[in-house]
Order: sequence, then C-alpha cells, then structure tokens
Amino acid sequence: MKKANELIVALASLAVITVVTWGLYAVGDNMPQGVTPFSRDVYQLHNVILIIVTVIGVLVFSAMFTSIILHRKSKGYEPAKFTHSTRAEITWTAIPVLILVAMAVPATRVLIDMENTGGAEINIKVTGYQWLWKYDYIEDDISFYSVLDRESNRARQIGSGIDVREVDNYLLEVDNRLVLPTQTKIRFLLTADDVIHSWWVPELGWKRDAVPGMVNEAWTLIEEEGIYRGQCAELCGKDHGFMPIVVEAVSPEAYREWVEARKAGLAGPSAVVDPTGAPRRVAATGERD
Ligand SMILES: [Cu+2]
Repeated sequence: MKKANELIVALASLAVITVVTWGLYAVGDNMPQGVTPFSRDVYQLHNVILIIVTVIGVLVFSAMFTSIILHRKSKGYEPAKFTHSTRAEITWTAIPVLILVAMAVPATRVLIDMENTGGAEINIKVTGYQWLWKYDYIEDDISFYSVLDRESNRARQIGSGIDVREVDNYLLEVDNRLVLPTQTKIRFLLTADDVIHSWWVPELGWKRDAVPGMVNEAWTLIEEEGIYRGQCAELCGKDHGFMPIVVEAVSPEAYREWVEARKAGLAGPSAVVDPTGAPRRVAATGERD
C-alpha cells in the first residue's frame, strides 16, 4: 500500500511539472530559428538542452515532493541512519559528469563551427561609433555609415507628439542598410572607434562585441532573402537604443548589380528595386566620407 502511495504521488508531481514546463514552453516565445545554418544549430542545441534540464527538473522535483508528502516526521517516518555511502557518492558524481558531457559535445561542435571564418568570399568591416555603424565592403571598396532613420529619430525626440506605433519599424530602421548576398560565406571584421558596441542580428544566430583597438571575427551564410533587423547589444552610452542594424539579403545576382550601381554612384541605400519601376535614388543618404 505504501509503495502504491509513493508511486501515485511521484506520478502526480511528474505530471504537474511536465504540464507546467511544457505549457510555459508552448506559450512562451521560443528563440527564432534564424536564416543561417548555424543559427538553426543553435536553435536545435537550445531545444536539446531544454529537454535535458526539463528531465532533470522533473526527476528531482518528483523525488523531493514524494519525500515531503510521504516521508515526513509527522507521519512517523523513520529516517535512514547511514552517514556515508560510497555507492551514492560515485553515482551522484558520475551522473552529472555524463550529463555535462552530453551537453558539451554538441555545444562545442557548434562553437567551433561559429569560429571557422575561413573561405569567405566577401569581407565586411563593421565599425561601431556612438551612435551609428560604419560598413566597409573590403573587396569592392564601398563604405558608408548606417544611422537610425529619420522617421524613428524624429518620433523618439521628447515632446515630438508622434505616436511611435504609427512609425514603421520604430527604432529598427536605418538610412543605409547592409546589403548582403544570400548563399555566400561572408566574414565580418568587427571593431569600434570609441566605446564597446556589439553587433547583433538575432536571425543570423550570433552577436559579436565591437571593441576599440581590437578586431573580432564572425561569419554568416544567409540562406533566405529578406530583411533582418537587430540592434547594438552593448550598453554603449545614452543613445545606445538608437543604433539599429538592418541587413538586406538579396540574391547574388541582385547583389552584384547593386555593388556595380553603388560604385557608379547610382544606387541608394537598398538593393531592392522599387516595384513601381521608379529609378533608384541617386547617391546614398547618410554618407559621411
Ligand atoms: Cu552601441
């Protein structure tokens, strides 16, 4: 009878914890899967670790609640009298080690892949300033600043009277987007000119600090065309929240076309051709060189 009781309590606590954990997981926003091969690896890794910690949580809390309910002193339960158990010591050392190895192996694989910046076709230098970004396309000799767009900037001013919900991509739009080709390995060289910034576009699956006097590396290979938005992820000063990042990923052909037009001074801040067929904006806005 006592054994049956224990089993019922253990199963009930297990069910409660599983339902609560899964509920939180289902209603909560999971992290984005992203659009690069290792952003998806990171997503899978996150799920694997979540499952491992859920299983550990369920087992530990089931054992705890079973003991609290069935083995309490007021029920006259007699505690075990032993003071040392070599078998228990070995078990509770070996099991966590095995769990850590199970987590470390896939995590290390993804980390090594993230650091492998070799073989890139395009190199982009990213420089953080208070409070804007500068992009240099090293092979193509293109360089421009990327600043918070005018609409957001106007709306953010104290007493502007503008309803920020009316502003498209409020604080997540720039004047000059970073145009990149899809299906191409791109290496980033990140640095800063004043304080530490951090370049972060969640869909690409990584963020990297931009530190004055240092060059950090990262890489990406964007699989899907689209516009991906991010922000500086370092508290770099009072206007830290106003240095967004916008990546515009286009097909390699459209990218080449944009590069040529940009070099000729014919392309504006975006590679996306106006669907109305209107000519592209002449000369980029926001250029400061
Ligand atoms: Cu910053």
